[in-house]
Amino acid sequence: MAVAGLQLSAPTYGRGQVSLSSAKSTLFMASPLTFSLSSPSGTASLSRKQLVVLARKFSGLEEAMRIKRLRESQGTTKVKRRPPLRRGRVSPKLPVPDDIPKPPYVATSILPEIASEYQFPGSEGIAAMRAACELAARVLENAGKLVRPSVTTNEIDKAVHQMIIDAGAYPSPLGYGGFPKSVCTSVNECMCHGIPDSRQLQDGDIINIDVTVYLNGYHGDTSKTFLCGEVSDRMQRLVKVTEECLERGIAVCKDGTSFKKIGKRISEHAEKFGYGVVERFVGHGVGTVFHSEPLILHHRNDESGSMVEGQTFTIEPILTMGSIDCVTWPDNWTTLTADGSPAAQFEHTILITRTGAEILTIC
Ligand SMILES: [Co+2]
Repeated sequence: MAVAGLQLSAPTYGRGQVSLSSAKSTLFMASPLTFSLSSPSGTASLSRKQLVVLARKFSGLEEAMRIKRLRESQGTTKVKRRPPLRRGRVSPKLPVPDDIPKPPYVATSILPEIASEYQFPGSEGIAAMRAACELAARVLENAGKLVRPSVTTNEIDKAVHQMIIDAGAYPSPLGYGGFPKSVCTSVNECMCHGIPDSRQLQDGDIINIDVTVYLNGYHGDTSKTFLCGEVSDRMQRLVKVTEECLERGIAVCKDGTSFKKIGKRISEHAEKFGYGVVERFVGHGVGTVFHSEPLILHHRNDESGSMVEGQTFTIEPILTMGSIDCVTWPDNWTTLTADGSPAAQFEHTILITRTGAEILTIC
């Protein structure tokens, strides 16, 4: 489960987006201009043949751009317009047996602050953490098997809830800052923190299921985006690239590496496909506390700080096909892309080692 990076206010990243896109277009506009300005001095040394080649290169580029624009416009018209996501009915909170230990925040509906201490579980803690993470991964895998048209997100929540309490664990999202359900289910343009409800999954939907369990005093946190029925090629590509971004982010991790490398590597890969990397929601330290420092930024950033052996945290990039701006429903959780474009997310809990990072949320 992602946390909102509180230090990143919406207007800040809004401005970042604008300046980035204007920088891009300036760059594109500048190249022909630079060429014509330099030509008075340069022309003399260029043969006619060279000029023809250059001219061909430019017209070739223009032609390629024209074809690209045409393809894009055709691509957009071909895509089935899907109705915007609407909230369904949310069923009452499911009970948890009294003998299952609950995390401290369950007693209050106030959203806990992000704990400032980094989490180093130590050798005994790591063993407990491995068990929690493995359970989260197994529950997620089984939840994914339920994804098909007509299944409601509420049914997925019920199944996840049951699997977790059957294992003697507590579903961490339930009661976290008043979150009413045991798992987050985020469909299509929902970036994250979708609340399971009576909406039936549709053929062609994508759905992120975000599972966190609390077992023996430790949280394990993981999510994946699943395909429901026949999903369009463009949405499938978004999902695949988002998973690759998570893998690449993990691949740079090891003792001594600066945290900002994660955002650099993820952004590099996402940009190749023209996808946006959401800045509002970030990864986090995880262990006995659900959400703590370090906050893991998935976009390019210049934050200081380096990874230390024995540390546990999540990486959980959200990629969008369009805007990275978001809107949150009055339920204070469900967060959608501002322009309604689809979003995908993948998440693992990892342990920093001397030589790399170990993914704990595997089964
Ligand atoms: Co998380």
